[in-house]
Amino acid sequence: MAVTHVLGASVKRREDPRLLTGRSAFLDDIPQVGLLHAEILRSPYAHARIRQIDIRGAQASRDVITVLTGDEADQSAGTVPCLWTLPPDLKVPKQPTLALRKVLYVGQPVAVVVATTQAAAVDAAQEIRVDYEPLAAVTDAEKALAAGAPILHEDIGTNQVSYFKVAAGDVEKAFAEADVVVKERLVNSRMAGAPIEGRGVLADYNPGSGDLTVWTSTQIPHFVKTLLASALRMKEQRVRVITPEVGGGFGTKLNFYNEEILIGLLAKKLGRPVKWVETRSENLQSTIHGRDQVHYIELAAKKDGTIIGMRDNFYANLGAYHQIHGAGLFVLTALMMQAQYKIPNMLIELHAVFTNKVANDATRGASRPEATYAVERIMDVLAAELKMDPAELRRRNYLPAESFPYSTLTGLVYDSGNYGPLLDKALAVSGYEGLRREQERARREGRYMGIGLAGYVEVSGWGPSTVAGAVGIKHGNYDSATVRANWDGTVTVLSGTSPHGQGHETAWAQIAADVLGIGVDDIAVAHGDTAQVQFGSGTYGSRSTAVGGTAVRLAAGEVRDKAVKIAAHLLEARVEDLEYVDGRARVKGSPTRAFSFADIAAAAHTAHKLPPETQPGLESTHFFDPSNFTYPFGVHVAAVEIDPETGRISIKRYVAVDDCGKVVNPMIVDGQVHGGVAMGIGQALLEEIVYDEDGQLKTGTFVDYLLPSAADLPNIETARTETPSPVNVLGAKGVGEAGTIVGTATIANAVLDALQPLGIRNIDIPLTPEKVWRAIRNARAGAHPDGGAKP
Ligand code: MCN
Repeated sequence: MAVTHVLGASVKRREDPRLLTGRSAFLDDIPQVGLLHAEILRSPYAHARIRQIDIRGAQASRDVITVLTGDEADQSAGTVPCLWTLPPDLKVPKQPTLALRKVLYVGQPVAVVVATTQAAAVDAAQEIRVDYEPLAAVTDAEKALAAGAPILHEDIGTNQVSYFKVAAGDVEKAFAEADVVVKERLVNSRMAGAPIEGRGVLADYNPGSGDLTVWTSTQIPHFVKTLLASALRMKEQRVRVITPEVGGGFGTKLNFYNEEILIGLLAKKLGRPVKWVETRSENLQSTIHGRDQVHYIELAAKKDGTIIGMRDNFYANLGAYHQIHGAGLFVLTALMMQAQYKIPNMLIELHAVFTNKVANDATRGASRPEATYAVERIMDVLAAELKMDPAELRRRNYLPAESFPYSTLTGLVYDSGNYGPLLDKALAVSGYEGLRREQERARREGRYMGIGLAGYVEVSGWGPSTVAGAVGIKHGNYDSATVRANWDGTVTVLSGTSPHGQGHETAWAQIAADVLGIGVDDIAVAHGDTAQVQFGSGTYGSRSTAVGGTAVRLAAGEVRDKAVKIAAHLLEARVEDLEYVDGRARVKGSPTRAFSFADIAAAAHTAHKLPPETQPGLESTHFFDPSNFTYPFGVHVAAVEIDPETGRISIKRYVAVDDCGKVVNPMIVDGQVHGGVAMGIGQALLEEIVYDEDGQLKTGTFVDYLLPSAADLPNIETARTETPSPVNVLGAKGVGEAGTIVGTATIANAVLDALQPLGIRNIDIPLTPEKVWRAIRNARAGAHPDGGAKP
């Protein structure tokens, strides 16, 4: 019996058998005849002038086909554009595809060697002699703004990318009238996305047809096609981009990279396929990083916990160049600072800064984890100051359920929300009161147990072109789906989203099956090939369900409407007299007078007896451009225990309660929350990209950049409330980033809660055992109550 009633059901991911049995083709698995291999020589300096590049050593190798350097690349191709340009004073330097005259970060591409084997390309790249004149580097955003700091872009003349301000109400007055003011310096550490599969590009140019086919491990194939055609000065219809199986992206593949231009350019130049696949070290050096903000945040409150003002002055460290979105993400952090609270007076100032690091762009959560971390940490500091329960403080300040849709002070409109009941559920599921009692016991016994609670509201479902335009994004974010019935009544869905671990092939089949009343296994979902799929904005910003999934829903509805029209004609009945039930169009009150979807599909294709003015075939394409973003929310609760002798943190409980509106597939949602929380915990406890003062990357391998393994992670308990979004017919909001957005703050709050008896208010993440141990030691010695890293 075909499974049809599947919307909201935990259908097992159809993607998994091929992934788990190794039957998927990732970029490096694609066979090509006559394949050439590219190796990219990268800068070992964070800041240096290039006096000269001598490529003769590399050219001497028999196996080397060509060597490309900056001048030729600059003349032959365009560059990576900055697609998000909101602040009026935004500085946008040109990012050369290969360095010209100067390098600005360790790992910047300087030359490319193409050879017949990978080994020959690697060896030959070592023979290139680059004469560098090292310059002083700056990696700290605040130092980069100080007088006398080394200037990265001499033509711009300052390291200040932008100064931006959001102000509402009367903040000075609020702080003057407050009973309590708390302030904290909160560092949001730099992170890598670290997907299992790094980036890679394979390009093949056919000089006979003028067609360029590019396989790239990306989250946004259609944007890559458009940007690549422009960079290579080709007509767009000659460029085809294909995403093979993508082994995770975590935001880092929501981009357009120098390597895509370089490999496309080389394939065109040579008329042969050329491939580049990054190593793990290259990934950590040269693929974008995320976060890297320092917030100086203050809250003004009344004695009863009512917040009357927020002031935040923050620095966003953007690295040396803009990638396509990075120049806007820091603005989004500012826009999300009101969070889920009534805050009548706000002043958010931000400084975006160039430094000698690789570009900072979107990694999972992209700008919302930074806002959530700052707000939820300072909420706990306020709760401690007021000696109030952190859950109670939050509840007191929540936007009430009747305020939705709610216009924030920062100019966003939250579509729907109901924060109180979700908090109740989080407290009930975690057994919060019991945990607090256990904590009291632990404290009496001298143990350091902490309970962390953090909430969030985030902006997901990136879609509305007009709203995107209002925040400075130059491209629309709508999405599309084609739903096509085949002759036999099976269906193929072509989706403009580009999943890389999210399970869209399963979820979109569920959505179409629900509308068409056919078996979920009778629906195939294709994506990621610009020659096959009409258009798509790709997968990021937890947008795919709310925007791409809705497009599937609407296209399927149009197919069903046409099916009913054809059936009415075949049954010689009026359309109004038919109903569509369980995959059959039937005459109301006369259920045997019916045609199945398969019968109708066959009739539509044979086309012998169609209603007048009806085209043969049974398919529809829908472009969905929603009226607003969606705003999911949640509360996570963690319980930890700290060993004061070693600083080791054990996570005893982790409860995630999220509201992503109507759910398509609960099992996938749970999986997304688990993955997101893992990344949040990673940032809280282990992960940090570290550059030294000279701009050398100290975390260039997984030995130094620590990712959480299964052994580091607790059992993650999930629960939900369902507050539908009014901006799409599915009622769905996003969930793909939720765990990351709130997970870091949840764990940090738990650890600081554990250390409260010692008077420790803050320790910068990641909360490594060493930092925690030092903070405890210092606090016990009465030396440094703030728990900083003083030895
Ligand atoms: N879903 C649902 N009901 C909802 C919302 C979502 O059933 N109301 C399910 C859908 O079935 C969908 C999945 O959850 O398949 C995620 O949907 P959504 O929240 O719309 O997010 P996207 O599909 O747009 O995914 C993007 C998000 C982001 S931004 C990053 S980064 C990310 C992530 O998802 N990177 C990932 N999840 C990842 N998962 C894996 N395995 N690998 C990554 O690199």
